[in-house]
Amino acid sequence: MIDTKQFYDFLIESGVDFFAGVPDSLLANLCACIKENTPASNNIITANEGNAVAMCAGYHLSTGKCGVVYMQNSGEGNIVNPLLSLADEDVYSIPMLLLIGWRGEPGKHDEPQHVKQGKVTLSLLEAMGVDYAVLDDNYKDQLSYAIKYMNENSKPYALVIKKGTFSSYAIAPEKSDYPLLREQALETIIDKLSPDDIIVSTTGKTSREIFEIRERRNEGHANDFLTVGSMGHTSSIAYGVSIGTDKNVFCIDGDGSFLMHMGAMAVIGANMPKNLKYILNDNQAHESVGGQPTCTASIDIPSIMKACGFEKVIVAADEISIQDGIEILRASNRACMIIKTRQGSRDDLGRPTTTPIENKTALMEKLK
Ligand SMILES: Cc1ncc(C[n+]2csc(CCOP(=O)(O)OP(=O)(O)O)c2C)c(N)n1
Repeated sequence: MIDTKQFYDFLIESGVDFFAGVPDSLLANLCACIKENTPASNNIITANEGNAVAMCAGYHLSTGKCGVVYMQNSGEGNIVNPLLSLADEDVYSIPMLLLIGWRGEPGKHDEPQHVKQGKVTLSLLEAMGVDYAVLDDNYKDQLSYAIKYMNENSKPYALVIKKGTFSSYAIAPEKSDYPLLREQALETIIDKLSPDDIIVSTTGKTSREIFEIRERRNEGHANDFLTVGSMGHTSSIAYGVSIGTDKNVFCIDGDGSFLMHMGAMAVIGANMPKNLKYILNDNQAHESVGGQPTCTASIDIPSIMKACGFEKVIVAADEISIQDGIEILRASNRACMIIKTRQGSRDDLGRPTTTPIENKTALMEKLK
């Protein structure tokens, strides 16, 4: 196991002092250490991993230095375009260090959404011409090599990081006065839904909690599409579902997911499907992977939603306002709801016990 702070200090001593990325559960300790020890100007939690590559490219242009992109391997898809058409040696040839959390490493049990990504993590890097090493206890030599490689070749270099590589480094969650936890808000929403309403829910603990709420109530899972992977695409999945059914489709998104592909809201707003009911759980954090903040505390989401075409934006932070909000969403074609919750989840929160294919089949049967 690598001492997280010593790893961080070694990076800083080596002159690597700019970080950008999307947090990952497997890198939660490292992300916490970076957050606690780096000036905010030099640690940017980006909307998606591609933005982080682009930002490190820009940082290199103005400083000549190599930045670090931290990310889960799920984000490899998001970095393909800026790696191949910006940082690649055949284009601008820009060095940067990719720290990639390896979910779904072959031979280790992981959730279905990580299995294929885990299998192709290294071969995707190879296909993109990105040289890499799998990080181990010999990290000082590996980092020294990476830095030398980047300086000599002016190319990106990746360190792929297995589960359990970094020692524990905890940070206290941001304080918040909002009364509800996400799971309580979800329970309140589900209380108000009818047996005909469909849910499309976002990646991370939102979908895990919805699964467990349905289990507790013996309601089955046929009404719910759990977006276990594909972070940021929940609203577009829900939009697609809404096209083929007259049922109401309640999209339950998270702020990190909303930000990841925020352009989707502009397209939804411009088309305003009448049976798509958009709900955003804004806990101002990537709570599912360690609670690193998103930027939603500093932006005005209701104004964004209004500018996208939603005439009524309900902001709810307690059970009664959520219940009222669901009624308004039902009655209006042009409303959406932002729910403010505080961070936190149960220690014993499980994972869906049915497979994605079972989930899909049950939902499609329901939608027939
Ligand atoms: C492309 C991609 N990048 C990163 C992740 C890792 N990840 C899973 S859930 C999550 C946080 C989601 O945050 P948010 O939408 O705000 O929901 P919350 O966990 O706060 O409820 C992240 C970063 C991922 N699954 N996919």
